[in-house]
Amino acid sequence: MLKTFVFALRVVLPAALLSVAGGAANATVVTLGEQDFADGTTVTLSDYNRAQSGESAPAGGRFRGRDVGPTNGNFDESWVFNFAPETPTMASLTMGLYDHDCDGPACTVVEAFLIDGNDFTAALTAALRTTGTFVNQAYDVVTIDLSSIVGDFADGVLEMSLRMRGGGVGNLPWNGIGIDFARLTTDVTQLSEPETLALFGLGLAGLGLGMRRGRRQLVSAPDAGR
Ligand SMILES: [Ca+2]
Ligand SMILES: [Ca+2]
Ligand SMILES: [Ca+2]
Repeated sequence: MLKTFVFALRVVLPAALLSVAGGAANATVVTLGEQDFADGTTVTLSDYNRAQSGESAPAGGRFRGRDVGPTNGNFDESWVFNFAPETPTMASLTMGLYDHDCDGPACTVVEAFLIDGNDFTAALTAALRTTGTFVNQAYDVVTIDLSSIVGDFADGVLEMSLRMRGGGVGNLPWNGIGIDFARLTTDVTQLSEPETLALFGLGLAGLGLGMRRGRRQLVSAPDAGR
């Protein structure tokens, strides 16, 4: 029991405090799929699908839905992010969307985008209107702010549901889309300098206490090592 306590003081506590004191400004939570294209480029469907080989679906999956009939071929997918539970101060979602068929400033192709039940339809629509390209087979990287739902990160799960509608390029009533990758990014609070120094001092104190207890154990147990 005492050994466990001493170990915690000597190794775990200082390490934990040092890692907090060194706090990274950004900590990537999780990425599904990988980015295969540059923002704002146009890509053929065959090149897009070939690049997604072996990536995790549906965020890294192939083109889904239909751009050539039937009329019930709209993109409609749900997926889940799993990660270490945390409560970040800031969070964002970045996705590479292929052939979203957003019609520029009048973009209405996002029918519903829910994250843990929170409605981000307007947020994704706004991101596509400002960063999306109104070109057939366009590929764009969009980012939306998730700061309003950082509490939903506490269970280590975010459930995503995205439905798109037609009416974009060519005014088709159906619409296929590809998600090249999807990435959750969180911001860890930066400690002020006095807080960092205080924590660093506590870590050193824990290290010193652990070493003293370790010595006392050796002195009070002379049989040890025989
Ligand atoms: Ca959640
Ligand atoms: Ca499309
Ligand atoms: Ca990809």
